[in-house]
Amino acid sequence: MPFSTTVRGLCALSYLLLPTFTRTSALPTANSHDIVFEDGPWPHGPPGGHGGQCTRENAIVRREWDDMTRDSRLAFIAAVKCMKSKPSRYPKGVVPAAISLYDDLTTTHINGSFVIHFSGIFLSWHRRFVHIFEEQLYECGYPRNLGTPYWDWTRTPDIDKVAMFDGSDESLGGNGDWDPTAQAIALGKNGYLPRGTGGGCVTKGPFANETIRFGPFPGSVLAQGFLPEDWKELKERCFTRDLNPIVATNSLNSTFTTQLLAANNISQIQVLLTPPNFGLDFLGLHRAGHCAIGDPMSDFFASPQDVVFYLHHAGVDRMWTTWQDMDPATRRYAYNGTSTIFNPVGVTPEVDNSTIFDFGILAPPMTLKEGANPMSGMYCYRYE
Ligand SMILES: *[C@@H]1O[C@H](CO)[C@@H](O)[C@H](O)[C@H]1NC(C)=O
Ligand SMILES: *[C@@H]1O[C@H](CO)[C@@H](O)[C@H](O)[C@H]1NC(C)=O
Ligand SMILES: *[C@@H]1O[C@H](CO)[C@@H](O)[C@H](O)[C@H]1NC(C)=O
Ligand SMILES: *[C@@H]1O[C@H](CO)[C@@H](O)[C@H](O)[C@H]1NC(C)=O
Ligand SMILES: *[C@@H]1O[C@H](CO)[C@@H](O)[C@H](O)[C@H]1NC(C)=O
Ligand SMILES: *[C@@H]1O[C@H](CO)[C@@H](O)[C@H](O)[C@H]1NC(C)=O
Ligand SMILES: [Cu+2]
Repeated sequence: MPFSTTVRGLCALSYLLLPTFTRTSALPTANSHDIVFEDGPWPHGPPGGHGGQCTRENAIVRREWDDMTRDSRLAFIAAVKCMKSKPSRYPKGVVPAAISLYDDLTTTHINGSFVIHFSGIFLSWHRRFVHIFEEQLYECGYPRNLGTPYWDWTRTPDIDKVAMFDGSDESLGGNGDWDPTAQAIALGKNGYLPRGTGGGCVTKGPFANETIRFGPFPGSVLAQGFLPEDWKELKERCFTRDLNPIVATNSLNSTFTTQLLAANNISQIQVLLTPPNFGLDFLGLHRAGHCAIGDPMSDFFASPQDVVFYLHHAGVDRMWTTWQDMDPATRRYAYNGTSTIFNPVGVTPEVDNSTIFDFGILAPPMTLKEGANPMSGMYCYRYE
């Protein structure tokens, strides 16, 4: 494979690689363990947060980071730190890199990568994943009427200068320190996106000087179609960011949110969020959000190590929810694709209401139908 292993992550996903990615058999499941807990199951938060009937009045409200009060932001930061201080639920030795409960979510995302991306379950899986995160925030004392904050990308063209990343005590932490050796973002044979304005360790704000433990995964892992043997091993390095105002300005503006919400089918929504054939000029809102933050957010597998992941995916879910709500009769239960990355024909069936997807140790499996409505079943939240 003529592919530099220094090129990494989601942003590195090259259409150069895609034609070679033709699968004729089911992907190997990435390490099947029968994981047995000695001290009970994963601690679940309460379902929904409503007593049976979900209404506009009793729904959890997810707000944009900038619209939250200082107290709410501090409560969110404290709850995330609490998740990072609780021990992993994996039995000792099963996932050496998973030290904390927070890492357990990252583990599950990495493990599912070849099923949950560029597939018919992408939106539903990430919706529930953010919800599992939210349940754990509540277990950590976050107020139950507040939802996971979301990131409205259109507010942050100058991403390295906004309050969200200014390094203050009520921010999500600062940019990475300037690292002159940080690399441009490779998008395949047609070129590179410019690097961001940080690249080094995050040394300011609530998550300063933290350690991350998974990855970096080179882009070649995506092409090979299975995780490296040692993906669960502890690989400590500092938590970095490389905030990228060029990506934010050119790929995360209202032209693209307007275009997305004007889509007339779910296939189009998925393609506009993460175009499978992409070039430098059209990243898609989902991919661009990852690219605009830099490693590890730009890592296709290990991105949840930056907490911005959850705000970004709440932002993606807000787009999907808004689009669904415009025409619930035709859009609520609309799906497109299979349960396999890039939807190859004949590997897994086209998804429908009854398609099941799973969350490893985090939560029971569920169906697409169960995950289709943020205001019913296990869900009861809305965006404001
Ligand atoms: C990874 O996913 C497979 C298939 O769902 C599951 O059997 C296995 O336990 C998971 N591994 C980890 C470490 O969560
Ligand atoms: C993080 O580490 C850097 C370099 O060692 C240090 O200057 C900085 O004060 C630390 N920040 C915090 C918040 O501890
Ligand atoms: C969004 O960025 C594109 C460039 O990618 C530009 O053509 C467009 O005018 C921008 N839209 C807004 C509203 O700034
Ligand atoms: C979805 O919309 C796109 C763009 O309008 C169109 O090309 C495609 O054929 C549509 N797909 C379905 C399944 O209707
Ligand atoms: C999914 O979308 C693609 C592209 O729009 C379309 O060709 C295909 O027929 C759709 N599949 C189903 C089952 O609707
Ligand atoms: C999916 O389930 C919903 C809710 O029960 C139903 O209205 C819809 O018709 C189902 N879709 C299909 C294709 O069966
Ligand atoms: Cu993901």
